[in-house]
Amino acid sequence: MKEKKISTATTIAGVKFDSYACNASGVKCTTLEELKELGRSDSSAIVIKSSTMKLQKWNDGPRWQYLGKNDMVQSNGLQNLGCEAYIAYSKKLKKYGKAIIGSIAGSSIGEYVTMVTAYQKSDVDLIEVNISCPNIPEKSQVGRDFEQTEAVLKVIQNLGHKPIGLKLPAYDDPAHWNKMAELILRYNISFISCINSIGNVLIIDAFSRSTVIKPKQGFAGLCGASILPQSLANVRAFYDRLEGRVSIFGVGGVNDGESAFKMLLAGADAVQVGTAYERNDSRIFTNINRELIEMLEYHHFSSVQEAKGQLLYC
Ligand code: RRO
Repeated sequence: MKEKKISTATTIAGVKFDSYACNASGVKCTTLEELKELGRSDSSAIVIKSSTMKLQKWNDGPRWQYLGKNDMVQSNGLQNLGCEAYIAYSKKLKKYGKAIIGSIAGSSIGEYVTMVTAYQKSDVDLIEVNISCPNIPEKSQVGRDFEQTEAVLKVIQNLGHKPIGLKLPAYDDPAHWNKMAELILRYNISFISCINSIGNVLIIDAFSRSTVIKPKQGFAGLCGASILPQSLANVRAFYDRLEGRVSIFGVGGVNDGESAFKMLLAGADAVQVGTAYERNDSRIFTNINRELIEMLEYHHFSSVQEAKGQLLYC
């Protein structure tokens, strides 16, 4: 008898994904060529680089550094082609037949309103509102200030019918998870992506006595396998608080089927892959899905839905 093949198909805010892993905003998703490459790959969605109102250039270099085998630190500076370009691209990307996720990062409440309104009329399927970029000189992360976050959520919630999500910073205190979960539920947020890079770490090279990153006196975002414990904690903390009403992308440190499976046990509906895509090519999505199926088989789960949240306590 032929064995039934396990599928890693999933949904985020009612939108279908053929498999569990897609790219994370920020890595190789700024130009049309990079976005088309994601279209051709096994990434289950095309997540676009966070956009601002107008084209924005990179921070001065050195702005990134690989650390060890699986990590990196970066201060890219929200480089992007501007939201109008991505709205035009979203139409061209439709032919790949997968979910398209627009991402926006405003620098004022007015900009969030303008860009969410524009993306609501575009061909994207989901809108990820980035309130956690750590790399803009003189700007703090909106998501670390609950009053500012509420002010943004109030004005973007009813601008159209496409589901809105939030890209969140890493929180490490139950009071912060409680407060953010309350806002997410009150303002009809449909999905969250947790977490962004761990903001404002400082890497020092002892031989040169120097920071390794130039912008912001070296303070930059830490990404990669080392941050998996923080991303798992955030996924689990929100899974416990959001009563199954909000879809969760696990982001941060996913680089193989095992880390994806841990995100699934913690409660993630899908994972986004950043650093591991930066450090490898697009076969990373194929590999993560294949290895995730092996993990599901090993644990006798027949679908991701069956395994979601099934973390055991020792
Ligand atoms: O572009 C960046 O420097 C950047 C962004 Br927008 C973000 O959300 N997170 C990050 O680590 N880097």
